[in-house]
Amino acid sequence: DQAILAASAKHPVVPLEKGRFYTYGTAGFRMKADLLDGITFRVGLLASLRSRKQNSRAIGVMVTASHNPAADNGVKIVDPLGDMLEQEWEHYATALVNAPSDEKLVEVYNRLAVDLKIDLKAPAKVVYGRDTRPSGHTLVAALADALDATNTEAVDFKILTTPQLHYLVRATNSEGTPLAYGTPSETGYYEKLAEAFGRAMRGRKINGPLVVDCANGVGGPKLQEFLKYIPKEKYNLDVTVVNDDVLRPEILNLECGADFVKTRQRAPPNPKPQPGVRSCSLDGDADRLIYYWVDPDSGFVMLDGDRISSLAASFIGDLVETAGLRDELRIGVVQTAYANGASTTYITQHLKLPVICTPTGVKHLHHVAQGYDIGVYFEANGHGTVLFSPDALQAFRKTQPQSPAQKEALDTLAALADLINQTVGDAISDMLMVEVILAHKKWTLRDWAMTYTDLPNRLVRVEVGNKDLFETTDAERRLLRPEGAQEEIDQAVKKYKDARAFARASGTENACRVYAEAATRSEANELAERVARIIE
Ligand code: 16G
Ligand code: ZN
Repeated sequence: DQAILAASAKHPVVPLEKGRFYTYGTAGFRMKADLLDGITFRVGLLASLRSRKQNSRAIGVMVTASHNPAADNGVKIVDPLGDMLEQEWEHYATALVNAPSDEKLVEVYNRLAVDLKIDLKAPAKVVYGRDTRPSGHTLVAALADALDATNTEAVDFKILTTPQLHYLVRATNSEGTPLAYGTPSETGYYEKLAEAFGRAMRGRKINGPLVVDCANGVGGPKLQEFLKYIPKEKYNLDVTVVNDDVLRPEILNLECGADFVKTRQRAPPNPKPQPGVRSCSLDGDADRLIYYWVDPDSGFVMLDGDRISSLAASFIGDLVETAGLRDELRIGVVQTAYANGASTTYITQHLKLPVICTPTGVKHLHHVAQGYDIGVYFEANGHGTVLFSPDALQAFRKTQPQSPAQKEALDTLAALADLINQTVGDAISDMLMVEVILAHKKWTLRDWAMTYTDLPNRLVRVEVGNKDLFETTDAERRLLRPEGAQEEIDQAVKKYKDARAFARASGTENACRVYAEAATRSEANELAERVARIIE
């Protein structure tokens, strides 16, 4: 107790106005970096408790604010298998962070230990990393103080992408077991990806150069590093990394990156887009990916998370068929309410695969995807991955092929399962997956874009007095509260052809978001404006 008290005194939490609390949201704690020192310290206390509760397995802590501006930062916890912190524990995080004094903090900490039957003498281990934000440096020092005060073994992996940290947590915990996920080092991550990429390509060549915009975030140096592990000529891999300046923090996510491209529906202005060149953007911590190109005739064309999802589902579905496993393995595609209706129709009617809709936030999609042998999940914003169950991995390895085609399908599936990050969406790994699929199909980005036509859509952010008054149901597609609002939205939607709209409270900002889709661009805009006025 004394050690925690003394350390906590060095990392005070900035009090909020009366009646307001810090909450562990969809992305952990995220806000202006200068508010985060005490919060990060307390997250360290929780991570040590979590490790002790989880039989001393390693827990991860990542310091990042993803696509937010440079002045922000954030901190979140990663569970032993590399997935997000169990939801029940988010409340404990909130309780620790909002304790009003150092003494109360120790009280909450000890009460959690008693209530959760945690042996505070058991060993604990926490592995951590941070993105390139300058504030990350002092925040991990606060974290380290908490780990020190609680006698927790700490492994500092320094600067990483978010998905690399998730990988390292799982690799650390599975080392030396039959389920070993990979060598628990940054090099181990690159080696695993490079080896699996080679196996998945199976002698194919990539169809044209690719420009990768790294949002001036951690993805830049990490992608450069990864490329050293790939024999480029062998695969015709011609990647130009742009917006990879991490030495000028103020330009992080500024007019570039996956979030900019998705929300503004245009290419980053710098470097000047070259017509026809295949391009993609990562976000500031390299867990989101959006593809696009500027067409000399039709202008900017974007291939977002829904496109990546349907591309992966179509390719993997075909492989499973050729591998003779269609009756054995259940494939499911998980989306959120933001998924373009045309993608949902394509997946259900053309690919004949089930689509499940969940609330926004990776943890929800990940959880549902785990219920399938092959669970494909992507948010429209480009965050997602494909999960393979132990049964699926077993089937890829153990099935006796009756033909060369069947053998090729089984081997490609096994390679994909190694290439695709199984812990969380990973822009670098997802990009390699997309390149493998396009190489197999011999597709250009235009071929990919031709699979279906997006319904025109519009997303607006609406300032509201108190976003907590907005309560949703049906995977955020309908409002329960404020009373009467949903009826008004229904009336508005009825006025348009092929229309759909919903409003929900943001999980990361004090605002509501409205999404509308309709047969034409002007109708989608009009409907979004109407719904915005209803909830204002
Ligand atoms: C967070 C989520 C992201 C989600 C976004 C929605 C994770 C790792 N990140 O960034 O998946 O799309 O929040 O933000 O879960 P919103 O609630 O403000 O619309
Ligand atoms: Zn991110």
